[in-house]
Amino acid sequence: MAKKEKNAEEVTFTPKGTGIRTNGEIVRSTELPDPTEKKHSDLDLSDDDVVDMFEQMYLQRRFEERAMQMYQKGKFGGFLHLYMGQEAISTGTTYALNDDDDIITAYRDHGWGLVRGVSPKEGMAELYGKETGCSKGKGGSMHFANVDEHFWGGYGIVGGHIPLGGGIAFANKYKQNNRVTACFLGDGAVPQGALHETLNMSQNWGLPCIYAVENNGYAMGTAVHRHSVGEIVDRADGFNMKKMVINGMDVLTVYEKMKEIADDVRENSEPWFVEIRTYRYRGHSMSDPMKYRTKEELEEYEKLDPVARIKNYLLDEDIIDEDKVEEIEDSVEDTVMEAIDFAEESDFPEKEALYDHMFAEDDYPFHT
Ligand SMILES: Cc1ncc(C[n+]2csc(CCOP(=O)(O)OP(=O)(O)O)c2C)c(N)n1
Ligand SMILES: [Mg+2]
Repeated sequence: MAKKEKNAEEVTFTPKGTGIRTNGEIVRSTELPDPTEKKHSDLDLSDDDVVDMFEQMYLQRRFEERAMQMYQKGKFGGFLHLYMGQEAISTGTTYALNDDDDIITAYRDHGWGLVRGVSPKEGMAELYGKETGCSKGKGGSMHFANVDEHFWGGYGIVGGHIPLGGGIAFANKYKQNNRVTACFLGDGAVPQGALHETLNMSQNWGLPCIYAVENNGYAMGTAVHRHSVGEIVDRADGFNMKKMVINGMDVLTVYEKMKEIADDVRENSEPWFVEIRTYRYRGHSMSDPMKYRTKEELEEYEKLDPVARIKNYLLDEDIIDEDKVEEIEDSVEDTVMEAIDFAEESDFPEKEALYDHMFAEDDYPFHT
């Protein structure tokens, strides 16, 4: 009879296939590598850059905390997958890449949109399904996008966007424009065939693409060691691809490592496979009772809060003082509240708009 699974800490073999052993060892694929010891100035970041990183991360956090409240009040429905806990990844990566490098991700995309130029107003309006949203109210939470700023969204089918990432990288190589593509996916997308087919062709063709797994420990309620064998990053070995594991709870570390990788991709036109270890503080989506993880586990990761970490860094390094922190936090709060007002006052799209922007059109915004 199947042994009842109590929580993520228990690793036992059951007919459901839980617990993975490689060479007799239990592999959990969640241990965080050390963060960088470098200061921002060693990484060619100015004081203003790190203050901006904090502001960006705080915006992503407050935007989602308020979005969650509005959802609970019944202001909008549908899916709402919160990115809270993972903000160092979107922010560090965006800083590490050039503004015209391409980014594509899955459905946990609010942070990515905000840091790549979706305004809080357009983002909130999209959640509300309003025509002023970044996808004209027709995409919702899972389809934030800003093509003008080379952010391609926001996709709901697990693993479905990975070949699109490879395709963007192919186009960039074909056009010889020296752009890097960063294709982000969840740990739950790692076992998908689409990833493996894309990695194969990417290595074969030398595509300038970083495939980066945001390993937050869970695919819905399934812990990573229950859905994937061995270490995620080792998937790279089968394709002879360059690989790295990165601590995703520290924005300076993500910045440092992603910059190194992006430089290498740009110079050599070869793909990388990267596992960025992180944690999601909220449930998979709004209806998740989170019975698959312990309170203690969550508390351990809350001590590593990436937003608090960069804030404390700014204070410890005397880059800004408590008053300035408060000023930034207040201004972000105002911005988010204005976004909510904007979303509430905006109109829903007209019925006639239903079929607009669904297929390639003459004015489709392909970038050159
Ligand atoms: C092809 C496909 N299968 C199943 C689902 C249902 N589903 C939605 S999210 C999810 C888990 C994905 O987890 P992960 O890739 O780790 O991303 P995270 O939610 O942790 O960001 C699943 C199975 C889906 N959307 N698409
Ligand atoms: Mg996950």
